[in-house]
Amino acid sequence: MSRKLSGALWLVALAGLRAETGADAWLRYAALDSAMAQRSIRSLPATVVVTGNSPVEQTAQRELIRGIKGMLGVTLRVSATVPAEGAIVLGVDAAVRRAVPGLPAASPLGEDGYALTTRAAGAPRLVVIAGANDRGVLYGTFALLKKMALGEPLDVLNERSVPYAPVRWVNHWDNLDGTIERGYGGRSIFWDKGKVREDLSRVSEYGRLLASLGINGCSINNVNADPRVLTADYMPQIARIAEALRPWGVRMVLSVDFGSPQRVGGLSTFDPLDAGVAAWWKAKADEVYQAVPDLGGFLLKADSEGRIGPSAYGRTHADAANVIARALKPHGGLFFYRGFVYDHHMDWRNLKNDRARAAYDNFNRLDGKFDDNVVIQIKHGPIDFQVREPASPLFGALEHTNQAIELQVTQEYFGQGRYLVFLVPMWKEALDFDMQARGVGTPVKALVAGKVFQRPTGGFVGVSNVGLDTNWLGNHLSQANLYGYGRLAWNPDLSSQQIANEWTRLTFGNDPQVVQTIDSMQLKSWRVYENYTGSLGLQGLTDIVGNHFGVSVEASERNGWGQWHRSDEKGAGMDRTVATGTGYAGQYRPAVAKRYESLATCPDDLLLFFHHVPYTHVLHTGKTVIQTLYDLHYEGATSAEGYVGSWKQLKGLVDEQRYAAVLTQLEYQAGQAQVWRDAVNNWYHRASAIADAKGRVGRHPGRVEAEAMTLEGYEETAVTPWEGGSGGKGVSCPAAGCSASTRFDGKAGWYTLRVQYFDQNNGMARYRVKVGEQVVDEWTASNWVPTQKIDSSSSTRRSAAGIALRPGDVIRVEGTPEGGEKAALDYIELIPEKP
Ligand code: GCW
Repeated sequence: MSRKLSGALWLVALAGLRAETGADAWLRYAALDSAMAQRSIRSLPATVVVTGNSPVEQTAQRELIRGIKGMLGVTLRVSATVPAEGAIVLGVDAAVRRAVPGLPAASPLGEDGYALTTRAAGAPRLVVIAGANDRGVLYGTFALLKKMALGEPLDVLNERSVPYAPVRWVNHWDNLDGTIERGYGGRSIFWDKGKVREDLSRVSEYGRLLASLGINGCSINNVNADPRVLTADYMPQIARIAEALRPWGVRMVLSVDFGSPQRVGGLSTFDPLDAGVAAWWKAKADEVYQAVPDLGGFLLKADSEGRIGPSAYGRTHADAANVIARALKPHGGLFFYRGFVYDHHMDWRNLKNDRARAAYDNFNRLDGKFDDNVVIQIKHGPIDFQVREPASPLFGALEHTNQAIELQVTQEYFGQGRYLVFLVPMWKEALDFDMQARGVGTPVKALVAGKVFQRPTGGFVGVSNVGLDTNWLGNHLSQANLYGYGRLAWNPDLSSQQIANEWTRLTFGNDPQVVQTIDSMQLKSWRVYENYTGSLGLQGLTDIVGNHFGVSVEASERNGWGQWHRSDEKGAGMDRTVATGTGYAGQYRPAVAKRYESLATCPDDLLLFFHHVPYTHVLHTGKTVIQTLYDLHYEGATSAEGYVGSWKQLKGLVDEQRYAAVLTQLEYQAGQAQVWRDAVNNWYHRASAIADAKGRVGRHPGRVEAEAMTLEGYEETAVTPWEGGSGGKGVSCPAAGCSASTRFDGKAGWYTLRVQYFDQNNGMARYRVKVGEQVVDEWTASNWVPTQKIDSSSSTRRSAAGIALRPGDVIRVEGTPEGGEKAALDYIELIPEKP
């Protein structure tokens, strides 16, 4: 017994509530509670033996020691051979069997797979982590540690896990200056001021997070690529990033610019069919592989959103892809060509134009023309990571071409690191969607993994965009999206529930109330977000030509970007039918096309994506479109409000640091959900001129518009677009200080007093609320939401609970502008509290 870990049980600390920064994400290795620890300890030998010495295997051994030390409080002994008392043995399958004669061969592990087994009592106790290769060894090690953290029994293990697809990559849209396009977790971990960062410790830590999920490739620069990255100066620099990722089994990948032969190569052309261009790519690939021999490959965005591409020479995407793919081929590199090709100068007046058609129209006719190391990387929906899109029909169309699904982890259209929105259920809908590409039973996941049309490679790409902020993604709860992406890339058959549950327990511990509360919030959050933003297939209704954050119902209309929903006074939705619309529905295989084509069978959730209908159209639910929009927006906002109450129940059960940070985030989201609710409902109310059957839209008991208050210094100001402000207006302060007051004439009692104000990012205005002469609340508007304007993005809610009001009280809001921020106000709201 004394040589077993149980001798050291006294070392195990109780799971404490020390402050946590989120830096370790789901790999905290927090001390287990003593019952759980005891079970693990009884099952584990005290010695670790690693049979190989590759850097990745060394990493695995170190990680095992680190994890066990954290969770159980003991340090494993390292030994070169298996001692008589037994050991945890880890290594590549064949080597493990050489080291431990008599072990049964593990069944096939595929590439990167692993097996966890134990040898029964009697003989020396063995816990064996056998990998198909050294990455498999590392993945198996993380799997064992995860079991421990989740309190699963370890005494008898007999399992194997093989990844669903070979490609499990992340992309980063990092610019060389250190900014990140659509990144919400701070500056780049890779780049700073035009160079690779001196200190790459954060890259190593990130490699660890990726490896724990089985992610094996990582692009390090924006798909809107700076061509300089292929110049000689950068070779030693990028080699350092590859070095930081290599011990974690993660291969580095570069995004390239299609014009490189001309822009940095000095050629007069970048025509893919020019022999000199082909030779340039070949020499360049040789040079990059000299610096980074295990490079995963290149990634290209061409002919899209202003990026140059083969169309400059009238060449095809296949011509473009193959010339680069052939240069990578001798090195075993893959070439990812993005399917996100579309014209953003489309004529919106032409009702037959449709951006959703673009990916299929561009690539379907080239099926079979791409080399076998080309992968077409296809966004999960046909538009652009909107809250509700059907799965891209291109997945079902390509039979002779490798493909990968692109999922966006960074929450570009989902509140940008400020909202709780768990994307796994949305991704699963796309992955599980049956394209009926060869009869039934051909879900997107199987198509991208090359399992339907037997392709040599394919799989999953997640746009991660983590940053230097301690918690990587700008808030704690969004880490679940990175975790969930990685888990699905390994095994898309996992349920959302299982993924959420694992993540919560690893990240916040095993307390049942904590787990239940957070799981349930995560699991409903996509639907909640959809409900208060753009429901019924309208897409996000955000400012698509601006910050992609706040509400702006018409931002998508009357421009060339093609995110149209065509809402007007008569009805809403894009007619994408074959019969009368753009024909997009016909890009699906017949059985699927038929379902979307017909109003009778098109699911309500996608109704306005496929059909243009009057507001009085009745859904399958029996309710009209307009009433459904109103109801869903109220439901969504109410649920978002509910997050705050649920989270408050966890006070004392979650460490104070993360508790406070998440509470602030959820309170903010609840306020924003109300802004969205009112904006969308008011817009559709004005357009349709149809009243809300429940009488809520346009009627807000307890709300006093700022412009209707007694103003000293404040001036009325328009909110643009109008739906972002209650009554379309607010007030702003042109002077050094202003005030708005109103007399309370309601019933005496306790009230929550809310102030809706505008927190622009170009200053830090101060606010003070008085009842009579008494100051009851004050704060500084210091939130950095992405706008300098008085609009729906800056609209923010401040709540003060437990204010005693008596008839005749004067409520006065004082604002002190700072910088460009004008201490603007939209309204105050008085909510009676239950006695
Ligand atoms: O969603 C859009 C983003 C762009 C992005 C583009 C793409 C990298 O708004 O910022 O550019 O997609 O995926 O290429």
